[in-house]
Amino acid sequence: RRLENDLRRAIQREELELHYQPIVNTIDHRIIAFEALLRWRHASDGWISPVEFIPMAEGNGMIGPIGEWVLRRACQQMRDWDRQGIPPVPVAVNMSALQLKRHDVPLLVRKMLTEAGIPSHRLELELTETTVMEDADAAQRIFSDIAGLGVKLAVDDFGTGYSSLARLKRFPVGKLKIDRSFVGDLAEDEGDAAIARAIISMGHAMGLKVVAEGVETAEQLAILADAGCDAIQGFFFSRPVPADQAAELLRRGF
Ligand code: G
Ligand code: G
Ligand code: MN
Ligand code: NA
Repeated sequence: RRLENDLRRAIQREELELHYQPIVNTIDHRIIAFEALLRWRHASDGWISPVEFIPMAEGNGMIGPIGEWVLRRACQQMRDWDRQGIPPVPVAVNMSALQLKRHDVPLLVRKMLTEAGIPSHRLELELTETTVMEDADAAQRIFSDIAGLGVKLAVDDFGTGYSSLARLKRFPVGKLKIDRSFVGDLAEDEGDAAIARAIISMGHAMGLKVVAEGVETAEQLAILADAGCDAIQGFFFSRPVPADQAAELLRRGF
C-alpha cells in the first residue's frame, strides 16, 4: 500500500514529530511530566494518527526504526530544554509490545540516554496493561533490565486489560494510568467513578502513583482530586502540543 511505503521513508523525510501533553499535579496543577505523542505529517495526506500508522509499522517491521527515532527525539528534546534553562521534567514515551520483544531494547534505551546526557530517571516508558501482563519470562527480564537502568515504568490504559495483581506486585512499575474510558463519564456514571476510586486505592496500597488520563472537565477533576488521584492528564489542561509550546508552558510554570 502507498501509505506503507511512505512510512518507510517518513523518518528520512523528517515527517515525524513528537508532541507533548502535560501531566499535572492534581492539587497545585503544576506540570510534573510530559507524555510524548508521535505525529506523522504526510506530504499529501496531512496529519496521520498513530492509531493508524503504529499498527502498520508493527506489521511491516518499521516499528523498530520508528521506536528508536521516538526514544532519540524524546531524549534530545529533554537535552535541548535543559540547555535553554527550562526546569527539568521527565518525559514519558509509549512503547508497543512488539518493540519490547527485542532483547536489545535495554541497550538501546541506555544508548539514547547516554547520547543525550540525560539521567535515566528523567525517562519514563508507558507500557499497556496487556504488554505488562505478558507471560513470557524473556519479556519480564527485558522489563526488569530497563527498570534496572533507573528508567521509570508506567502501566498505560490501566483497567482495559486483564491484570494479575500478583504480577503487578512483582513488576518494577511505579505508576498506573487510569484509562480514559473510565474518565469520560466519571461525573455521570457512578460505576465508572467507583472503578476510578478502586484503581486509585489499589494503586496506593501497592505503593504506586496513579494518573488519570482524558480529563476534560472541572467536574472530572474534582472527583479525581477527592479520590486522591495523584496526577491528571487531559484536554482540560492542555492538548498535546509541539515542543516549543510545551517549553512555553514550562517556562510559565503552567
Ligand atoms: O495522541 P493520540 O492520538 O496520539 O495517540 C493515539 C495512540 O497512539 C495512543 O494509544 C498512544 O499510546 C499511541 N502512540 C502515540 N505515540 C506513540 C509512540 O511514539 N509509540 C507508540 N508505540 N505508540 C504511540
Ligand atoms: O493510549 P495512550 O494513553 O497512550 O494515548 C493517549 C491518547 O489520549 C492520545 O491519543 C491523546 O491525544 C489522547 N488524549 C489525551 N487527553 C485527552 C482528553 O482529554 N480527551 C480525549 N478524548 N483524548 C485525550
Ligand atoms: Mn500513553
Ligand atoms: Na491510555
